[in-house]
Amino acid sequence: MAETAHREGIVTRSTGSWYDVRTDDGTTVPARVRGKFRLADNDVTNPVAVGDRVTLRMNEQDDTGLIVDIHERTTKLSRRAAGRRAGEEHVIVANVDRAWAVQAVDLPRFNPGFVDRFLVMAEVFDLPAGIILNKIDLMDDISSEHAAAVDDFCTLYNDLGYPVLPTSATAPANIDLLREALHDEVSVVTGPSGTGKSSLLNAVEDTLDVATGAVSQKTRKGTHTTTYATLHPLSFGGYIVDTPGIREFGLLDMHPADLCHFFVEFIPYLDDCRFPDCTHDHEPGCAVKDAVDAGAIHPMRYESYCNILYSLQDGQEGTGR
Ligand SMILES: Nc1nc2c(ncn2[C@@H]2O[C@H](COP(=O)(O)OP(=O)(O)O)[C@@H](O)[C@H]2O)c(=O)[nH]1
Ligand SMILES: [Mg+2]
Ligand SMILES: [Zn+2]
Repeated sequence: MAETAHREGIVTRSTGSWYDVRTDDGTTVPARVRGKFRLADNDVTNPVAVGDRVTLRMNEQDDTGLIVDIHERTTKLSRRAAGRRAGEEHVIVANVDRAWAVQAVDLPRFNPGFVDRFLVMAEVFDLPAGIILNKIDLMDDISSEHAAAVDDFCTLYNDLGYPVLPTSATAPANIDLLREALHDEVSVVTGPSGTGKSSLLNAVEDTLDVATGAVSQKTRKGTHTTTYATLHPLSFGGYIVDTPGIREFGLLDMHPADLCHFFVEFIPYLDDCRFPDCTHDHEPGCAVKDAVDAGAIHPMRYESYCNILYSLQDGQEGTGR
């Protein structure tokens, strides 16, 4: 009997029992999962996730594949499953290289509260993150105060280690840099509606049909959270992750006391608060607040921290589940 052919690829889509696997020669193979993977890990609802690199054993009769090996993941975005398997982990996408938040200079004006929630999410999952600041063509139309705030915004996040990439989809500007940033990576691109995500992705590649980013309220609140992510291949190499549920894997079940560890610039101060259980909100002798007063932590970031802290304390986060 002839030796069975094996191929490697990346899972680009999942419909529950069938997976699209894009093999290294660029063809897409429908594939199923070998039974043992379904049973192997009881705490995970989906042992194979979009973004996984897999080995297929090919069925030469019908050109379908059997997923016989799942390669080790570098990263994963996940959330707690709802419904019948409540509490179990559902992996939304594996092996994301970077998550980008799209913001606009104006219309709608950039929103540090959104950005900081997004960055906490990225830190929770240990994902490199960056910010695409779109609509820079509007810089000429805004007040000098507003322009100074834009500069402050860029400096703040660049200094924290989150690259800010200024773009214009319509002017256009820096589309080549954006292409370079996405090249050969698996990128999540999210951001509020109206910031220009679709326009940017069209500028990068006009065949992309991605509805990425802001979630419709209906999807978020719906009881059917089996919304699968999709990987869209880029012609110049790499993938854009499209997920309707991007915001719901935000802050999951985080304990309020853990939040401060995901504000990267707070970390050096956390051991110096007077109280070991300091929430860095109202307590005297708080090293984080001292650092804000001393100008070492930006007040905007501290404000975001407090807002997220209060919503965690009130149980308002993670309502997308
Ligand atoms: N001035 C300006 N307008 C833009 C730019 N990018 C997108 N827009 C406009 O902003 C609006 C929303 O863009 P869209 O791509 O649909 O945003 P999405 O909701 O994030 O996908 C549209 O009217 C676009 O033409 C830009 O770089 N500069
Ligand atoms: Mg859009
Ligand atoms: Zn403190």
